[in-house]
Amino acid sequence: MDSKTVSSELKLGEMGTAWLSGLDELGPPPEPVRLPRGDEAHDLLRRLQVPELDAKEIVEAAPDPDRDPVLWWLLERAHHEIVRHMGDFGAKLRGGPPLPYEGGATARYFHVYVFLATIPAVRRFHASRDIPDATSWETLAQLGEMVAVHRRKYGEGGMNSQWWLTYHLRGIVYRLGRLEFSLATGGDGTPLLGMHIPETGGPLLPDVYGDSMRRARPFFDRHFPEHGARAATGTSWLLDPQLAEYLTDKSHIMQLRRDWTLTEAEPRDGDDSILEFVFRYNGQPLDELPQRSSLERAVVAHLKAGRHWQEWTGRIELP
Ligand code: CO8
Repeated sequence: MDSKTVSSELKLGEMGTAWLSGLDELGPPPEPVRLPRGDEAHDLLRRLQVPELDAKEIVEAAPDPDRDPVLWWLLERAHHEIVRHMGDFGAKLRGGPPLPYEGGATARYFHVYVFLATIPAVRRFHASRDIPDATSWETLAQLGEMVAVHRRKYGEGGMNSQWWLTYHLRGIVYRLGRLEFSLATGGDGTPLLGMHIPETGGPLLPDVYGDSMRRARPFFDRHFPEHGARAATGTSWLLDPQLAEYLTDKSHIMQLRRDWTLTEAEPRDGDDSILEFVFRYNGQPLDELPQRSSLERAVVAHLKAGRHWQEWTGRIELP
């Protein structure tokens, strides 16, 4: 088997050519891939907060090395690419493209199988860094959020946030309460923590946000003492100054971002990002989007006025 066969069998076209040839060179992982099955798989998926409906489909559609040799070839190597970068936050991994959905549930959930196959390795890495079990599982439960988002967005099961989950699988991001923090460096090599706000966990109440921020430095100083970050960075639609035209002072977003300093002179285009995080947008006409909250109304009114949203990068000293 080689990458060309895999590409044509899975109908990947031009999509993953560079990724596949890199995987071809890399070869299979040092330890064989094992996927959990039956009750073991259900228990694990529950722990990872994957919705029951998806868990059932994931278990039923799990690939088998004899029945699905092409997919298994890819699974082994996609897993290998991640485990060889365990703990490495400098590597720019994308995790490959989603597989074309005409391949059915096994293809739609392909990146879930990569995730499940990699759990033993990342759990060993967490143990080597003395990460508390609760933090380890709370972090890995980001899988459940991304699976739930996929169904909400596309109306069917799957998972296509694999680039983001390579962070979780490499042991370079940790969920500490409401927020997640990742190992990072600034352009000049200064150690930083990337700050990320998952969707699960409710509104960004100032107390809840403050608790997470206060946990970050002690956690990383203890488990990654060589890193030594003293500040956090984040790139987000939340930092777009134009939000002030629409949200009131009661908004948590408006309150919390006051302490952040914008660090880049030029913002990036932010329409896709705000539409993703507010609507999990999938191309509907703007007039069909829900208009329940002030933010939903703001996003649509701004775009209908022919204006654009922005993504800004900011920085904050860690308490
Ligand atoms: N969809 C629809 N409505 C929303 C949403 C949303 N995602 N978020 C807030 N609203 C509504 C609120 O219900 C409220 O409505 P109303 O005024 O009608 O009562 C209004 O907008 C104002 O909300 P708040 O400012 O009080 O914000 P919340 O605490 O309710 O929610 C969250 C903020 C938790 C961030 C929420 O937007 C969310 O869960 N978003 C999805 C995940 C997400 O967007 N994550 C950020 C990705 S980028 C990143 O992680 C890097 C961040 C680094 C910089 C952070 C600087 C502060």
